[in-house]
Amino acid sequence: MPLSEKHDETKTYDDILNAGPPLNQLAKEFVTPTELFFVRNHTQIPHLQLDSYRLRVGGLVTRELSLSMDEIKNNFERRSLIATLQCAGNRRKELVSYKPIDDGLAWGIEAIGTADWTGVRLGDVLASAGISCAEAEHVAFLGLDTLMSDGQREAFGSSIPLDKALASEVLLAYEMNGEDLPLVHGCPLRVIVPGFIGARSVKWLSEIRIQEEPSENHYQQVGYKLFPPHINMYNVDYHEGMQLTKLPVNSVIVRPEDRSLMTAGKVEVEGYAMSDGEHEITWVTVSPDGGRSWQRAEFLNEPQLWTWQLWRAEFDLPQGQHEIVVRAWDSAANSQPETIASVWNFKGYVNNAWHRVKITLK
Ligand SMILES: Nc1nc2c(c(=O)[nH]1)N[C@H]1C(S)=C(S)[C@@H](COP(=O)(O)O)O[C@H]1N2
Ligand SMILES: [Mo]
Repeated sequence: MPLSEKHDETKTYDDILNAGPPLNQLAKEFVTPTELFFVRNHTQIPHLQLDSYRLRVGGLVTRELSLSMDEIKNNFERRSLIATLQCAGNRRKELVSYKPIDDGLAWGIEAIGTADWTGVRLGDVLASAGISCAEAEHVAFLGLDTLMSDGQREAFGSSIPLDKALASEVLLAYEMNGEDLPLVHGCPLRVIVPGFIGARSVKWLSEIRIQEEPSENHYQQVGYKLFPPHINMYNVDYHEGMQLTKLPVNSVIVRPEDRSLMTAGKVEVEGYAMSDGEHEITWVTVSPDGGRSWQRAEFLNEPQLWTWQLWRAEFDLPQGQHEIVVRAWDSAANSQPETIASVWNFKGYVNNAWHRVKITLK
């Protein structure tokens, strides 16, 4: 789907929207304009009854809550944070071309965006409900969208560890870039879990539960689990999968696009880098010759927590074919593996191998 259909009112609730911006518009600005922000929906957008909307908070709490949007806005302090959201399936296409993957969307490099989110701290809401016992370790979320998984209809859901849920960066957002949260992005309320895979940031949030164990939801127990490269759909034991949380450090060349035909001479290279959000990006290095020589990229924004780092580099290159490569490090010395083979996994998640584009100069 082209991203323009995101706000197209002729589109019905029967369509499942999934789209990202065209590459010539991706990561042009530090804060992504809302109309260019990628959309990842597992099913149709739910039909909302906004007048009767309530957020339920339960599980291991001292008192259950049922909050209207007015109560959420009036009872808790308003907080804003610029944070990048990235789908675990970003860059899956490169994994697929190395070895086939049966399900999941073949995202290129566009399943990422940065927005200025406004709402309330999840921690403030949890404090108001009160955590009732020492065994509480996870916070589970449910959306209002439902779909069939394993023969049963269930809501899209996820969970995050309690310590992350209580961290100041985790929001229940009702505004995006200074406007009411659009329908496709989870109106009236969504979770924003900066630094974690996008799937944990549940949209159209209906329920929060504090519990001892992670969510039993399909998207926590089957989907969004990471396996080593030797596991496949025939030998998988889902209990052994790693429930994805933080994103690994990554960097991507956005321009020039792969397989571009350009003029020899000055070549400008631009892209984004992103870590687990808790650590700033320290270096981005770019190679114009497939990884033989490297140069440090220039940063286009001040490094900051929870957001991507935009960067650029410039080379003077002769006619012929060139392979440009990028690799980043964060402040905890995390970096990227060189090959796709070493990160390939049969569900196609968190590809952070060195990113390469081939260009021809004439
Ligand atoms: N309720 C609900 N929340 C959801 C999803 C969904 O399908 N339903 N998709 C998740 C995934 S996989 C991602 S990457 C992000 C995408 O958020 P966006 O569409 O606002 O970019 O939302 C997450 N939250
Ligand atoms: Mo995602």
